[in-house]
Amino acid sequence: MSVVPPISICTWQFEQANLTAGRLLENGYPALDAVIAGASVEEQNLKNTTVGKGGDTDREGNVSLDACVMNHDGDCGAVVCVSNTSHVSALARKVMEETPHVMLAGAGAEEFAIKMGFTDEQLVTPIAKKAYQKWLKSPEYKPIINIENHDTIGLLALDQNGHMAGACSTSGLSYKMKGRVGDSPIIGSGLFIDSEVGGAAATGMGEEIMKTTGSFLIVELMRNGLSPQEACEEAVKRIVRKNDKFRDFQIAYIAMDFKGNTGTYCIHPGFNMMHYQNTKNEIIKANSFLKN
Ligand code: SD4
Repeated sequence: MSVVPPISICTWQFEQANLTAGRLLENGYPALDAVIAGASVEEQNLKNTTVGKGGDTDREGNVSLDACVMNHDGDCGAVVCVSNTSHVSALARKVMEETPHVMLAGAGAEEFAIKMGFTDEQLVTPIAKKAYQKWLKSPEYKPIINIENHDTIGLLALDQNGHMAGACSTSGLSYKMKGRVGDSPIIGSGLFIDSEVGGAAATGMGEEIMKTTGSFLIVELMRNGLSPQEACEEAVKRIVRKNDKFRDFQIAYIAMDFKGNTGTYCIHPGFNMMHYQNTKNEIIKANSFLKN
């Protein structure tokens, strides 16, 4: 049994998602069930333009989703470029549990979804279509580096048995190139968990997170003695040191160790982490590298 009461944390102010995960943990559900249920809240939230159904399209007008999950045993699953179901975290779990592989992409992932009983869905909503048509009038051919428009959900949960699991789910950058995949479904970049140390998850400019394998880096820094907070700060500073354009994009990390210590840090102000423990679902304002 865990010595700390169950905890769930997630990126951004996804109160309902984190509450869903936290309550499941309190009711004795395993961490993996909790993070997938939490991620699913945003995958179904049509107002969230960066996750699941209602996500912004790519340059061709299609929504393509990416997600991954990881558990305390180091097992993981991921799907990328999925356009026929919004339940991509649950699908990533199926890849982990039902296949000998870690990642399925595109048509293969979509066929697997149907085989696993997921309903074929249309992911482009009328609002996303309208936004795409507006964007087409003056298409920006560099990735939209959205300081205020990041909504990818990354969750980490520590359950009553002291097991940790995580999920990360996104529709990626708005109007990305067809086939572009960011950090979110990449084990070690968007999410990483090690049963000896703890876990981390990321949101923000995926290319920069991938170049530094951000979540893996944070877990390794924790292994070497840094607190979750110090590790998140160092991982953000690593990016800042390597890219002098860091003012143009947002990066934010969350992390948790097995004692229940948590941390979060970002480049630009405005990022919040949700933290659920002992029936309290709190908004934690992250400290940022840039002050305004
Ligand atoms: C990506 N990290 O695809 C994601 C974007 C993101 O909220 O976090 N959006 O690069």
